[in-house]
Amino acid sequence: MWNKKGTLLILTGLLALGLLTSCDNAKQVQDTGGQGGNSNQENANQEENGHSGHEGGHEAASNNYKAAVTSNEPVSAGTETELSIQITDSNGAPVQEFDVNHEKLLHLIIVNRDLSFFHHIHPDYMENGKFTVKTTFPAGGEYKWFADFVPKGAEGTTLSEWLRIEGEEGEASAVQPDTSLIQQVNGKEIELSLSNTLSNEEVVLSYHIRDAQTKQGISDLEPYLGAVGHVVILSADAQQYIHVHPLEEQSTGPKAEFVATFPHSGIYKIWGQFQHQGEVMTVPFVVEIQ
Ligand SMILES: [Cu+2]
Repeated sequence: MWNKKGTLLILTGLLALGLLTSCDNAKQVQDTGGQGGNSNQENANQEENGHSGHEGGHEAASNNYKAAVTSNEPVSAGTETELSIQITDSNGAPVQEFDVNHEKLLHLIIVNRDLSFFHHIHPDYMENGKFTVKTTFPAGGEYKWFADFVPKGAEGTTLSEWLRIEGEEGEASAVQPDTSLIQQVNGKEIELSLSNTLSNEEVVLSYHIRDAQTKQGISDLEPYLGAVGHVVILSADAQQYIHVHPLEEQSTGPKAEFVATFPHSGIYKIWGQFQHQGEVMTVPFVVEIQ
């Protein structure tokens, strides 16, 4: 009995700690949430919004826009759930129109705490700034979503927030830099090289995609989201979401090049996504930036 109580106490303590951490993170994220020029004053507003949003649900705000992710039923691990994403402006009015960006109106990226789970999906636009998408979270624990969209005629915006999913948690492992930047996925061998590993410098990410068996370069990659590939980069703590642009959009391989700037030194995870013969492959690499 005594043991049971002791365990219970520790669990409660951990949970409280977890919630506090997530709240703290939510605040910090607001500083970088909006990608369009934020002044310091606007950042202060973002913190307020982000904080109240956290208490009310899973909401993120930038200086101009807010995104809230909700579901009709409680979201639990292993069960497909429909998520609704509501985009509103600073007055709380739904954003009605969006520009197409990389072929889509909204890109939703979902990762778990240790970045071992990565999901890149495209919710359907309903109306009045509302999107819906069905998805399944593989395990319980903390996840972070990133909503990437362009309100019509405005700048691209990325909003993010942590989300807790009920259910048994998987084992978390530290995000460790890869010792080799070569990987095999879907019968392809993908090699990544970086022009340099310095923060606050433009870094060219060059992917070489070969057949894993023959080692022949693959030169008939299909466009994915309107370009040779799509790359998402997050810092190990998921605080920084880095926008990446292809250098040569219309390349069909075997080389695919992208350019990114890492805001500070540290460990980053980079997911490259490419399409070949109708199949999308997702290739993650972890790098250390000085
Ligand atoms: Cu997307």
